[in-house]
Amino acid sequence: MESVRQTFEEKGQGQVFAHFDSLSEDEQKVLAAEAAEIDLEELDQLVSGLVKGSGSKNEDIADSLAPAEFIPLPDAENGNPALWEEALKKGEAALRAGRVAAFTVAGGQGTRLGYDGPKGTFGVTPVLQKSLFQVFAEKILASSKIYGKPIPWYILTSVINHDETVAFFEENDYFGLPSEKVHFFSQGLMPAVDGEGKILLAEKGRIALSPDGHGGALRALVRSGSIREMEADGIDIISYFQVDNPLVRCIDPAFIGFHLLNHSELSSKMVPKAYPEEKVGVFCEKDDAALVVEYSDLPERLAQEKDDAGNLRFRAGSIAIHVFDRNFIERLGSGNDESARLPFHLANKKVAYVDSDGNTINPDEPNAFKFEMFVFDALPFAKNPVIIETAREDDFSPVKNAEGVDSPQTSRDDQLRQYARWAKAAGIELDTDDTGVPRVNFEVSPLFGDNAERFAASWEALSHKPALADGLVLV
Ligand code: UD2
Repeated sequence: MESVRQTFEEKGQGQVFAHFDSLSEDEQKVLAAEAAEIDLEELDQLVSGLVKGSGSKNEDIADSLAPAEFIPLPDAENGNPALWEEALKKGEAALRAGRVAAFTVAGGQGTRLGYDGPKGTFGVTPVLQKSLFQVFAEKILASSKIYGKPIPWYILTSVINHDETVAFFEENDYFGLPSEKVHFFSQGLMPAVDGEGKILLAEKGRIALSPDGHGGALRALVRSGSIREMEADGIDIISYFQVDNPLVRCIDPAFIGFHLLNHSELSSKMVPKAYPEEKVGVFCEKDDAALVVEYSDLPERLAQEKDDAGNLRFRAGSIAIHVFDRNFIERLGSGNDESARLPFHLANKKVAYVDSDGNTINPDEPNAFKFEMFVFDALPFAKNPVIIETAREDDFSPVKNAEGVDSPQTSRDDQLRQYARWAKAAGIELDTDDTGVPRVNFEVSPLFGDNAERFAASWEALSHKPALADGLVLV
């Protein structure tokens, strides 16, 4: 313990131990253990480069950016249905061979939604209010049944929500999945610092720590042994999605197929941005490499720019759905390749802290800096990256805010619109409003149908076809 304290003092971070002598022996151990996990060399570099450095202005990168290429949908003007068919077959074969795992990042704090609990436990479906985790579990189970191979599911948590997340799955019998196929592991933590780069204390004996961003998923996959486990199980394709999007196709054979056809290390889905300010990153190219420029970093004039056809020029919105090659994750996550490291981004936030007199200060203004890695920063390091277009209405409707855009209400409406499209395509008469939301509130389990074709087949097979009425659940 003394040696950790000494190192911190030598590095100008002695304030972390300011109240050490007033702590109980157990509390001292906890603080020393937290401190020992911090890489002070790395932190020094981040403080001088990001907190005290001048930073780069968004405008500096504007001239070097071009819009990224993507594969359009099969029914788009320049779409290639035969290629999509080939990709679908390729992806289905990989699924039948048991090469695919699902992977959800669920370590975030979910502050914007104002929900007290792991975000994955939040209820989202129109009738049963099934949780996000249950929706994903049922989609994964449906795909496992279709392709005849159990699909393992890896879930990234953080200390904030790990135990609660695991307990939720246990209480709900893993929603029908074999429990040994669901793997939880926690991401790393980074300390918050003040404007001088001094590490803040959350309590006298606790450092102010927060998750290291979803980019931390890559090193957590390696450190937790998950990558080794996947290798042993013959998994080399990892289907990545965020915890907040109930419409996501957790397992998408055509997407997996494009990834394989192109020998890609990292593949991504895009949707045309709905409006210039939409809060999604944008796929771009810079020095011949693909990258995602986060919405807050995209120069304003590029965000607004139109092409000759009147479309946004930089319109390829990133919806945080990817397919990773396992070896690529290992290369980046192990840190062995010096030339392929995810950078940290800085977030200026309000962080409550304990001052040198032992008083807890709750700031009104952002007072601290947090460091986060973003998983999409892996893109420039990937060989043969592929970006495919996807239909927003079948893949993306996140729950981010309590109200307004990307809220439980908009996501629920989007789920209902999807059920209504499937029902109508199966020949069922259904009254909808002008935006396609059905007048009755019903729900379709992914196990009944997870796309229009499988919905139609299950419907056809029903000996008694129920009326689509309020409260109906098709299972
Ligand atoms: C993310 C993307 C944005 C767009 C959008 C689509 C970033 C920085 N931006 O925006 O470009 O694709 O999603 O919905 O990602 N998470 C962790 N650990 C962490 C931090 C986050 O697991 O330390 C998870 C979190 O649980 C969630 C996901 O990452 O599943 C997204 O996090 P967010 O809500 O902070 O990202 P957002 O909405 O700003």
